[in-house]
Amino acid sequence: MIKVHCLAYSRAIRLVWLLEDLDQPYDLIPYDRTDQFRAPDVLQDVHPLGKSPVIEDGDLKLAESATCLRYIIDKYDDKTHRPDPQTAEFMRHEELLDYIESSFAGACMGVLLPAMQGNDPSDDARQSLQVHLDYVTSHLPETGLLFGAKAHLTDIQFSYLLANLDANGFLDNAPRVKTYWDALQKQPGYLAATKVAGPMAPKP
Ligand SMILES: N[C@@H](CCC(=O)N[C@@H](CS)C(=O)NCC(=O)O)C(=O)O
Repeated sequence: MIKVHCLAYSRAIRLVWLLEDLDQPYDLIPYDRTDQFRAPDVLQDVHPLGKSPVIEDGDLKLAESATCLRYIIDKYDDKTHRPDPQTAEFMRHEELLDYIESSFAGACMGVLLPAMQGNDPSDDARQSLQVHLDYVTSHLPETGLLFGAKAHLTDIQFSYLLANLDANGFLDNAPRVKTYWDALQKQPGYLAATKVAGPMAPKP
């Protein structure tokens, strides 16, 4: 059974969402945040980077949420969380899935880290975020999720960052991203995961 090392208010909830969607059993190992909102030292014993998520499956240990998501759908031979590899949509889905942690997360952290310390983000950080929110908007259809009515890996990957942006008012200038985030919160996997692992974002 897959073990999920799950820090409170962390990207690990993405994996919980997917495992709940797939109705697969998993062993959730919860960790509280420190008073400084960091990962506890004990996570350094799990993985040298001391971050969450980390999953273990037998002898295999994996970090990086996108890699973990891909591993889980491959392990369970799931065909419902990404487009058919024979379609053009497949590579667009892969590109966005990598984009989220490689590019989008940096722009999000540029505003979230100061906000979480009670500071105003710089104009540069706000502008950089807006460029990314406009880019995300350009990928969204008029209504619904990125690839239809059901959440794909990319939607699940976006959720954690959108939760934190919205909780801090950073989706106010991106109305389509906001309605996308509202739709994600109605997905059964989101509801199940937040029930098991708690909310994605702390109250500001
Ligand atoms: N790119 C990694 C990021 C992992 C990461 O930064 N995790 C955060 C929680 S969302 C963490 O463990 N932070 C605690 C700390 O840095 O003390 C992923 O997608 O899994």
